[in-house]
Amino acid sequence: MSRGAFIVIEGLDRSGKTTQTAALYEQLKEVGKVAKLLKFPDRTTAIGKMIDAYLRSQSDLDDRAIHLLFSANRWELASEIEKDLKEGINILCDRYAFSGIAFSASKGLPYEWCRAPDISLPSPDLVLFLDISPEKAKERGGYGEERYEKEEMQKKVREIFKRIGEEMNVATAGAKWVVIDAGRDCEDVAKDVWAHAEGLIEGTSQPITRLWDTSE
Ligand code: DGP
Repeated sequence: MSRGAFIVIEGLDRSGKTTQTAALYEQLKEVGKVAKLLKFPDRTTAIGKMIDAYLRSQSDLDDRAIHLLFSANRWELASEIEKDLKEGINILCDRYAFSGIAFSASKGLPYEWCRAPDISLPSPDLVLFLDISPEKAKERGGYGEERYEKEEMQKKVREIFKRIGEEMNVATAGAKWVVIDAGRDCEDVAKDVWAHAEGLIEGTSQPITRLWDTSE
């Protein structure tokens, strides 16, 4: 195999992304596979700190300005992602460009405008979308602490994620999009996540492609 695999876990707030990404990481370790764990937004960088302040409602920013910061936060790590993949390291990533479109378009920004700054980022090989109804997500607790954690907003976000998934699987977008029912027990969700990820843990011989890039 010539390179590592790039797996993204996406979903609504409280859908269990962080738990499932960590569980997959542990499972990979158990079978002796190297993986790197990433999470977007990465709140540790200078840009990430601005995003963090915004999400905690400690600062206010124009919707377009914050959208571009989220995207820049992904671009900050893009060359490192490519380098790691080429060195054979598998990458597990909690959220990516798809959250960028879903959350910003939910605020009323045009879908295509939201997608534009993320065009050409390294494409994941697999996106596991943890699907949960906003009503069920809310029952899980911890909702309401950050800016977007409101049921109405999450309903819109879910609809836009649905559109992104449909487009990913018809277009030559590179990544395979899989929907997993995340309203079930954590162990059952983890089993499904593993079933889809297992085929990639040895890496892949496919070249790295770029998200939504039609120039290749
Ligand atoms: P998390 O750290 O995974 O809880 O994500 C923080 C919040 O930020 C969550 O409500 C989803 C939202 N978010 C993540 N990525 C983006 C993005 O690229 N754009 C926008 N507008 N929101 C995002």
